[in-house]
Amino acid sequence: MNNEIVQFRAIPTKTQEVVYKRAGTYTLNIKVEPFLQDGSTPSSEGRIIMEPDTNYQSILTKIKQEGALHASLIDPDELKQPAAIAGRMAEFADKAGTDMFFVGGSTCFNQAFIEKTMKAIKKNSNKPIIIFPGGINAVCQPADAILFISILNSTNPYFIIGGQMQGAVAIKMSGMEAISTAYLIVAPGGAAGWLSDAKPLPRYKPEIAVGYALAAQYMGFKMLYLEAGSGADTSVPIEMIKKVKKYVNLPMIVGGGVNTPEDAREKVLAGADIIVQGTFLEENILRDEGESLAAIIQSIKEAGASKEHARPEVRQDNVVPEGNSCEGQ
Ligand code: 1GP
Repeated sequence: MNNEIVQFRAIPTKTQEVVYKRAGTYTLNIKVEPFLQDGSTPSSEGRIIMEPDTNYQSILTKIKQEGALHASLIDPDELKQPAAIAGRMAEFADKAGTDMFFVGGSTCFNQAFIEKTMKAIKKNSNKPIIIFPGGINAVCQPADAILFISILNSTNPYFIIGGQMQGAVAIKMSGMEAISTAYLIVAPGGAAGWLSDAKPLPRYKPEIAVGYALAAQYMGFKMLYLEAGSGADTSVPIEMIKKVKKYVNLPMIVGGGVNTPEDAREKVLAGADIIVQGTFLEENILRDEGESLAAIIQSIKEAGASKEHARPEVRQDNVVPEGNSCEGQ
């Protein structure tokens, strides 16, 4: 009897109804078992399991495909807009081509209102909702994930690990995906910098940003966020983005004061993978129903498509790309 393996077959063990509610990429995991030439059945049955990608994986895939993404930041702040208006903003941002929503801000503290705002966004868009936490009260449903932020250049340990400790169990219990994100406040830093006791990174010293960003990579963070502060009159410097991109492999989010197609384009060409806009939406989206936002997103996508060879190879091994040494810089 020849028991040489001649073929493989995959056998589902049980029928499971899975509803894929969201358009996106999914990983198909197939476990196969050999079946033998003599016709004998495999010792164990094969299984086919389809699992949705995590939001993080989907973001990485989309960055690879499109070169750059856009995130619409909606601040669930009762002093700014009622939840229904946030829903309208989301509707227009979705139509304008945004890739995801960040929900959060530095000054909102009403959890019920955050939930109401998220529900209004969800009603009007299928794009992922990612919590952008201003504090531990931001952990609420119905979000798809949370940027699990540590403000590395805060001078106050609470914003580096204290609040994170307090929120971690709530995140675990919610089943929400946590995307560990190193958050660096760049001067001027805005309300985020002031509230988090940050020492904003000097704009003319990109080496300091590189040091923090590389440390974040070595510490195992999955994303990097360079933040000039919401409503900043000057956004993260191009030279800083370029230099960080040269030495660091983390997907890079850039936000704060990005208000024009040109600025967004330059940032993408310099190496930003996700551009975040909040104030621009607040000031324009209801007035022009997303027309000017669409122009900015188009500029991001065109710049993303043109940087084919610069797309990030995201690695988990914390290895600096060859030739990228800080020596002699
Ligand atoms: C703030 O990076 C975001 O946390 C967005 O900034 O409001 O200036 O767009 P703006």
